[in-house]
Amino acid sequence: MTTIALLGNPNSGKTSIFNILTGANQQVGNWPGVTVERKSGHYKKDKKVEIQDLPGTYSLSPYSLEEEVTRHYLLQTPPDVLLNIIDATNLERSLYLTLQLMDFGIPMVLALNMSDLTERDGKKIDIEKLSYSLGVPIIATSAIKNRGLNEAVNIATKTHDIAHIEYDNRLEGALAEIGKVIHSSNRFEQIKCFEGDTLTLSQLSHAQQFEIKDIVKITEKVMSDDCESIIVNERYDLIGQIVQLCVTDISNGKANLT
Ligand code: BGO
Repeated sequence: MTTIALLGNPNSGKTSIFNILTGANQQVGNWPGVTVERKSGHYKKDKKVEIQDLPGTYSLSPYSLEEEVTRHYLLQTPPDVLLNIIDATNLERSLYLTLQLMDFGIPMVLALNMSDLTERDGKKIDIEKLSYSLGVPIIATSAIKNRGLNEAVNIATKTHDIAHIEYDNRLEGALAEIGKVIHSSNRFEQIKCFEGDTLTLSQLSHAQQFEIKDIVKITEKVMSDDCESIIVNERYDLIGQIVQLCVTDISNGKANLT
């Protein structure tokens, strides 16, 4: 059995894709202990593939029950592969979640959904370059036209590589040090410690928290910024570079009238 987890921002087309992939083979319930809907199902074309739908979310902070459920699932019962649904018409915002998901160290495939709308918006996305920049396979999909979805599942079932993103050396050094303190190579946990995430820190000893505080303080000083802004800026800087490399304006200055 292969488990594929569907993740994406709200309105990325995740429900449409889940319904097309699973058809009537769906189970609906709640996530344990919370009133957040849990939907899973089997892939219509191969019952050995389980599709787990996760709540639509922008971040994994957790500021909401949906974020908490998603984060808990990814840490405690990681799927074989993530199928991250990204809205091609909202690339920057979508990639912000993608970068956070990559921190979990789970193999990942991107479905560049709403790809039927990018030309209308006067944009062309170079999928090869985008895939190369992120180090993950990307398939252009359109849930509304039922395009690319089976291909996305086929690629997902064959994807075992884990992609790595590298930020500024000073931040990477701090994360490596935190990894040593918490005895974990899990980048998500390292970043959460760096950001001062209370849920993650509360699971550590006072001595570990103290050491982390020191590492963060030094990094904030050398990078002249506070810990949360350091992470946010690193992510947005990288996204800016990727978008500049991969997205071309093909509108020829014409106003978008649709
Ligand atoms: C409405 N292409 C296009 N063009 N639209 C898509 C695609 C795609 O690839 N995929 C999804 N949509 P959800 P989340 C709607 O409902 O699956 C559309 O939140 C409407 N509804 O049809 O719900 C999809 O689960 C009235 O649009 O996303 C849906 O991630 C007018 O994107 C919306 C216009 O999809 C969100 C659209 C009453």
